[in-house]
Amino acid sequence: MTVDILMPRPMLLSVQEKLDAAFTVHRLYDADDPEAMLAEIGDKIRGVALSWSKIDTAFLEKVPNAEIIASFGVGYDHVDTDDCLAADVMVTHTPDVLTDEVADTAIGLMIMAIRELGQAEQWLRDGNWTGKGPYPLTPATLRGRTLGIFGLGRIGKAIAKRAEAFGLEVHYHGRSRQDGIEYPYHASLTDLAAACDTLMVVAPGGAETKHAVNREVLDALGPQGFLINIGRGSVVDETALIAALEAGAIMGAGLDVFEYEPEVPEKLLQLPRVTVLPHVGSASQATRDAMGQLVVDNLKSWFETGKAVTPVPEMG
Ligand code: NAP
Ligand code: 8YV
Repeated sequence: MTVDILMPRPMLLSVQEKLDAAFTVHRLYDADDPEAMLAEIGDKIRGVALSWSKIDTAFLEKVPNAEIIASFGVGYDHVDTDDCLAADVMVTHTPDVLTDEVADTAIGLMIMAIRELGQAEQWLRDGNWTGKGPYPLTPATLRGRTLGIFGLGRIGKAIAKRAEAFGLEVHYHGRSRQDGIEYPYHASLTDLAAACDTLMVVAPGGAETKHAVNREVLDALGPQGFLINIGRGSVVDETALIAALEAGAIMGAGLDVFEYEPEVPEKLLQLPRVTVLPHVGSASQATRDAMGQLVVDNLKSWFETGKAVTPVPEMG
C-alpha cells in the first residue's frame, strides 16, 4: 500500500529522491491552483514533509487524514502544536544534527560583528587598503567580554563551550535555572543583559518569546554591547534594535535571522556596526542533508512502526 505525502514547498533534492522512493509525493508548489489541488487530494494525504509553511487548524482541515507533520529544522514556531495535538497529528523536527554547525556559525557571526570583519573585507575589495590605508582600528574587541546566552539549550550549550575556549565568561537566561550548570543564571533577560556586554539569542521563536529583546533589554546591555541573534527574528523587536543602534545605546549587532525575513530593514543595512547573514546557521550541504535524512526517517518510522524518531517535546 502506498502512502500519500504532501510537500507544500520544495525540499532538498536528496530529500525529494528519498521520499519519492518510499511514498507517493504530492507537490503543492507545482500546482497551478494549490487550493483546488488540496480540495482534490487532501483526503488521501497521510503525512506532510514540511519546510517552513504555517501549520494550524485551517491547514489541517484541508488534510483531515494527516497523521504526521515532519518539519525540516529544529525550530518549529511555524507549526501550531496545540492545533496538531487537538487534531491528533504527530509533529517531528530535526534536533542535534545541526547543533555544532549552528554553534560554529554563531561564534563566527559574533567575531565578525565585534571585529567588523565583513566591513574590513569590503574595505579591501573596494580598493581602500591601497587607496586610503589600513582599515580603522575597531572600537570593540572580543577580549574580556562576557557572553550572555538567552536559550541555553542544545545549541546554546555548544556556543557556551566554544565561547569558554575563546576565554569568554558565560552567563545565561531561560525559563528556569538548569541543574548541573555552573554558568551564572539570571531570572530575567534584562538582568542577563545588565550582567554581560554580548547578548547571544538562541531561544526559539513563537508567542512566548516574541520581542523579548526590547529597548529595556538593549539599554541594559549598554553602549559597549553587541546583540547576536542566531535564534529567531521574532525574538528581537527590530524597531527597538534600530533605535538603540542609532542612539548608541548598544554598539553593534550580528544577525542571522530577521523579524520578516527575507526582508531586512534598509536602516539596519545602513548602520555601520551591523553584520547580517541570510539565515545560514545550518546551511552547509552536509548538515542540511542530515536534517533532510531525519525528515525522511521520521516519516518512514511513523508509517512502518507507528513511532516517530524525533517528535517535538509537546508530543509527550
Ligand atoms: P533547545 O535545545 O530546545 O533550546 C532552546 C532553549 O531556549 C532552552 O534552553 C530553553 O530553556 C530556552 N527556551 C525555550 N523556550 C523558551 C521561552 N519561551 N522562553 C525562554 N527560553 C526558552 O533548542 P536548540 O536546538 O538549541 O535550538 C534553539 C533555537 O535555535 C531553535 O528553536 C531555532 O529557532 C534556532 N535555530 C536557528 C538556526 C539558524 O539557522 N539561525 C538553526 C537552528 C536553530 P528553558 O526551557 O529553561 O526556558
Ligand atoms: C533552517 C533553522 O534554516 O533549524 C532551524 O530552526 O532555523 C535552520 O536550521 C530552517 O529550519 C530551514 O528552513
